[in-house]
Amino acid sequence: MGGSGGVLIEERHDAVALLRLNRPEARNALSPELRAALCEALARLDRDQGVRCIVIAGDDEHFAAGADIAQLNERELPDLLQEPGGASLWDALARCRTPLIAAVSGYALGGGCELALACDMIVASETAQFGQPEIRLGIIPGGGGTQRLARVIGKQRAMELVLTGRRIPADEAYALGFVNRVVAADRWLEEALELARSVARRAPLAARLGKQAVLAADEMPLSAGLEHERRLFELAMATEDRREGTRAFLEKRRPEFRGR
Ligand code: CO8
Repeated sequence: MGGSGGVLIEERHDAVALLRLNRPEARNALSPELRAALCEALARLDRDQGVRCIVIAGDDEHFAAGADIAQLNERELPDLLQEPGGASLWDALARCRTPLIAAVSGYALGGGCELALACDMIVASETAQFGQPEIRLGIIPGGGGTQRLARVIGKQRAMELVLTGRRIPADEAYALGFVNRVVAADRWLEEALELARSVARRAPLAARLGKQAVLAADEMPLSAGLEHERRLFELAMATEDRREGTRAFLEKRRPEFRGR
């Protein structure tokens, strides 16, 4: 992690943290080392009050080609069952209260597609290709892909991707509601950072509460979700930032949010 030689390179752009997957020789496949580096970075950045949004990116040609197939090839069922940490990347993503943006250029396949889907928003280069090709290897997605795809693009379309392994290009992903925006091939990272900056300028506690409220929509029936939103709204009303936000509006000036 960190430094130009590590599997995960970390940069800071003011209140935005950028995590770049860096295993070009394996198309950014999610090796245990890379997954562990991501878990560590997500937990640490989530505790850092100076970080208001996290962007996860690959390089121009690859976001991530999924689990490391060479390592998958070596694994047997007993190895999987004895490895309680196997799911820890997905748990670390789910635990992260800071808004997460995936910046995808090139391939986001298998676990790479699932990593993008586990983020809160996706900015895609026009070169991006998404897919769950696990079926071609004789397995199925194991990082949340079947569940998240069905929720995001609907059962029939998720079924087609999971059962055929077909890749979908960026414009189709946009039409399906899978990505937030598709941008020019030379702008993908800058546009993702810009979206992150626009989140980072808002009140950080409200951003976390808003994230939590929207995610609850996948977990709860409507009446419970509305009740949950109400509680989170009341919490937001109790913040100093709320006073600053309403006062700044009335005084016709920019708010200065402090995350309190
Ligand atoms: N794992 C390990 N090595 C990989 C992977 C991978 N997923 N993808 C590519 N590589 C390696 C290749 O073996 C090759 O190595 P070498 O140079 O030593 O021969 C090198 O990267 C370049 O690969 P290609 O020549 O194939 O490169 P291309 O640019 O022609 O194609 C693709 C790039 C389209 C990304 C292609 O490599 C590909 O299809 N890769 C496999 C994608 C795939 O099937 N992904 C699903 C993996 S299974 C999975 O993700 C299950 C998730 C379960 C939970 C996740 C836990 C993390």
